Amino acid sequence: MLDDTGLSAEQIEAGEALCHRRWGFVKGVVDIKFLPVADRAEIAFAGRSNVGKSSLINALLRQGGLARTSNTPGRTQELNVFAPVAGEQAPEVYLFDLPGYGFAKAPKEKVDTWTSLVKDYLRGRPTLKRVFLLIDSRHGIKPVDREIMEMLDISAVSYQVVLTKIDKIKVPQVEALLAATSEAIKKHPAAYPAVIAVSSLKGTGLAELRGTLARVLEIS
Ligand SMILES: Nc1nc2c(ncn2[C@@H]2O[C@H](COP(=O)(O)OP(=O)(O)OP(=O)(O)O)[C@@H](O)[C@H]2O)c(=O)[nH]1
Ligand SMILES: [Mg+2]
Repeated sequence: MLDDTGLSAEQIEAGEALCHRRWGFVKGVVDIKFLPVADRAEIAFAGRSNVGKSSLINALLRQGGLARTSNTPGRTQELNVFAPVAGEQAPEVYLFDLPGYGFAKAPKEKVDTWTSLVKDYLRGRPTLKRVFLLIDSRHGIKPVDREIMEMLDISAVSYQVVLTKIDKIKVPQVEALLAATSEAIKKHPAAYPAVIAVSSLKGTGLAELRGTLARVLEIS
């Protein structure tokens, strides 16, 4: 039976099991030539600087401190790769925590370098199953997000919008924002139609996102 997120109980359970495993840091990639061999499924978390990508990975995996977070936009400066620690029937998967695009408290030259690294990775990785495209629920979709969405549309890379930090907005606003965002992504062919709203701080929406991971990875 499917719940109102469209996920089955098995997918929710498989997502929990996946995220309950112990995950470790594999490597930080500063140049596309240092990417790990593309031999397994990958999921990436992308979004503007400070939107909450690293915090979301830590919250999903319940491993605070795995991905480094900060108040200052521009914390993550490499493509950081995480994988379940081997030896316990770990599914073969990599999670990618990407540097933010757009504004960051760092020299423009550096930001430009990360942005092109992110773009090269996103459009050129055959094993990339889905990109979770994080949007701060207080700010909505910005022109720089649209630019990335259009690039993913052109490259036919599947992406799904995740609204972050929903603890910062009022509860009735969440529904309206979900509806407006679902409408806005309709014209984007590679955007998965369902939008997920999360709070890494409060844990809202995390079970849905974990179940979605299981569904995308076909492990339930
Ligand atoms: N209130 C609230 N704050 C959050 C949430 N998620 C992240 N934050 C805060 O937002 C700030 C940025 O979080 P990060 O996870 O470092 O963001 P990021 O997208 O990885 O940032 P960059 O690596 O700089 O691109 C930190 O101060 C977090 O504590 C959330 O769900 N609710
Ligand atoms: Mg980060």
